[in-house]
Amino acid sequence: MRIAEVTVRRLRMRMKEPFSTSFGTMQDKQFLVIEVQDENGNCGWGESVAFEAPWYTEETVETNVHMINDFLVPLLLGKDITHPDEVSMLFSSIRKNNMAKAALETAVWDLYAKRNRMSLAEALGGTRKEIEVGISIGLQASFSELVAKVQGYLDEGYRRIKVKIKPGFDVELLRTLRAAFPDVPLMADANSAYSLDDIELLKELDAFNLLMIEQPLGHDDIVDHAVLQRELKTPICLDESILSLNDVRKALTLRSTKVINVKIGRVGGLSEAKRIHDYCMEQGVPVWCGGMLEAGIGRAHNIALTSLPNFIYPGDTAGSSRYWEKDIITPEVVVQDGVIAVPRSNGIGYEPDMHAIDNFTIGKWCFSA
Ligand code: OSB
Ligand code: MG
Repeated sequence: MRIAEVTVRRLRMRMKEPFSTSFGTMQDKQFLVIEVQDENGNCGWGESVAFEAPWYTEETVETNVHMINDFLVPLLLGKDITHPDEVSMLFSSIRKNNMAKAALETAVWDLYAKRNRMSLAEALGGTRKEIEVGISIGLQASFSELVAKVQGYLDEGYRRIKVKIKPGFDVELLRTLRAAFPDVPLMADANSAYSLDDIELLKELDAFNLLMIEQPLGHDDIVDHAVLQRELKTPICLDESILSLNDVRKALTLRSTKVINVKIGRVGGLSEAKRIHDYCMEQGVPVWCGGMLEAGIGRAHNIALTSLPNFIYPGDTAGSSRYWEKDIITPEVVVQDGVIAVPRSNGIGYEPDMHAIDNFTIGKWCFSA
């Protein structure tokens, strides 16, 4: 297939509720949607998961606009591609900027699957017909509000609860939740809010029978995490620290982590995400699919990826209605009984809603070969 046209749209969508982490709060979300077209007019869709501010990784919406428009699109446009695995090779002269690369690469995967009349899940080698779903709950104003939120999501059927923690909102927060929900699969995500100086406090979290603790230490660390893991019963799961298969290999060698949170954007695309999945499966290490508060297109890519067999724990792949009044795909992503049915139709299996997309668009760039 020849990549004949690329359209980059910048969207702004307001989330139903603000989402708070150890770094702050977001509610108005800006992000990029990518449309690639082949020589016959077939389209593939991707979404950049970079945020407006660089608190999660160094990328932002604005750096993604620059990288995509000025560097990555010129490497892709007019190229003949037989398989989407080739896209990361085309981009290999560009360091890092994984979210920008993934936005284009995932669009090429969708296009490839559509041309071959396969679902994206099938194209990736996915086997699950449905995937289990958990929910990630941001920091709340009070423990009682948090308990009420958790109860609400359990009532909706979500199969695993993840809560954000930060210094001062950790031990008592988790003690309260465990008391209220003794048997619920529960985990905590610190988004790098702690250091090894907090080791005694982090050891107290072992009392709460957590599934795992996500990224307690430095966003780029795999050495201190190994020290911490030796002291903890609770498995550590790395998120921010994992940017590639090589990072996974090194972290497992050091025993810094026992579980991997796979995010397509953070690792530079679906090909690398699948390589990480395959390697972890060989090593007997479970993975699960993280989330970046995506709109429907990013969400659809996550669902297809999660259909691979070593996605063992429920993902942060909640339904559209958890985030948006109106999503940008039809049908919207629906969670029923804590599961999402993996679409069987071609490509991502959801139709971009052009009316909604146009409504939310605040910038647009078109390129043709
Ligand atoms: O650390 O997993 C994270 C949201 C934004 C940035 C980072 C993270 C998160 C979440 C929510 O935990 C995931 C989601 O619901 O999409
Ligand atoms: Mg995380």
